[in-house]
Amino acid sequence: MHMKKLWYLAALLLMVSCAPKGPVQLIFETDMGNDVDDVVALAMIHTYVQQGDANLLMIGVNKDRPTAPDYVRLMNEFYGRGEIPIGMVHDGAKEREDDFCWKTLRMTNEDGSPVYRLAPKTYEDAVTLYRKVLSKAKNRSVVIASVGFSTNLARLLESGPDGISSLSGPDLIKKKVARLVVMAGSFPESKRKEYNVDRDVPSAKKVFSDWPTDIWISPFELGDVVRFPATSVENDFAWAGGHHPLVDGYVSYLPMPYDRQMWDPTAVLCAVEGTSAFTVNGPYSIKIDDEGHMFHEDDPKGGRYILSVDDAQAKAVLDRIVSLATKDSRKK
Ligand SMILES: [Ca+2]
Repeated sequence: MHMKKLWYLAALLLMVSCAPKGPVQLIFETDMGNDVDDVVALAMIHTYVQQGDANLLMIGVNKDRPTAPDYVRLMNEFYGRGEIPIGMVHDGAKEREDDFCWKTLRMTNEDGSPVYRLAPKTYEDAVTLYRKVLSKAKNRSVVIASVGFSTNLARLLESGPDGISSLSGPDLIKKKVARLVVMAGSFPESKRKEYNVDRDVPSAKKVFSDWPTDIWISPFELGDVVRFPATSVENDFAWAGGHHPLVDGYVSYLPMPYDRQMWDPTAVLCAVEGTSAFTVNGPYSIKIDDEGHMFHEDDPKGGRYILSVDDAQAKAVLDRIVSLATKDSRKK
């Protein structure tokens, strides 16, 4: 081939690889209420949506308390996107009732009036909503960021053909989902029973063994070294001109000031922006024992990858998370 032709081909390849890919078709799966990093992750998502980097197709809630989806809807309404569909787990892990969602939704002003007014709503079953949303999505387009328990995803895997789709859960996922990014687990081998695995071990086992796409894992150790500054909570949300549900949630979760670990936002960052901010290890296959300890083995066909960061990457990831989460991304 002539040199000229080669250059032309190289330039063409460069153009294709730099071309805008369009928004990520995103699903957020959360145990909102158990830790405050889910809220930071959701604030980031609203910025991605505002910037045109993501379409948020639905949110699945896997904490089985009514204030969990209510607080998610409060955040969505605050950002002007109350229409985002929310699916709710049934007979899932309940965990603590009087969490920061519960507290924030009950906050009052000095005169006793409520800070937030949220109309009552019943939520659709999460698995039903997943099947509806996936059946309408473009093939291999959907990216799921799962930052809580695996209950809803395991039940989606177990679902059969129905009036929504003639496909089984695994076939529907294989056809529509590009990849799953999960905050879960603890490496190296693994004395820690990480919370997201530990609260529903059978579902985590099912997802990590049977999920038919690649899974990218942001483990405990990654988010543990990425800590959101309390000063940012105190200073960077003045644009709200009063109460912001993220700030009220953060302040009512633990006594201020504290710099919280950003486990869940690392998974959302990877789901929307890809792996470039991280080191990717793998492929592996993943095993989980009955107590919730997680193990990885080299496996060329395993399709499971574990993210890690060095100090410089951790700092860059934190800067990115803070910059996204603190933006005024209310729908204009
Ligand atoms: Ca979480």
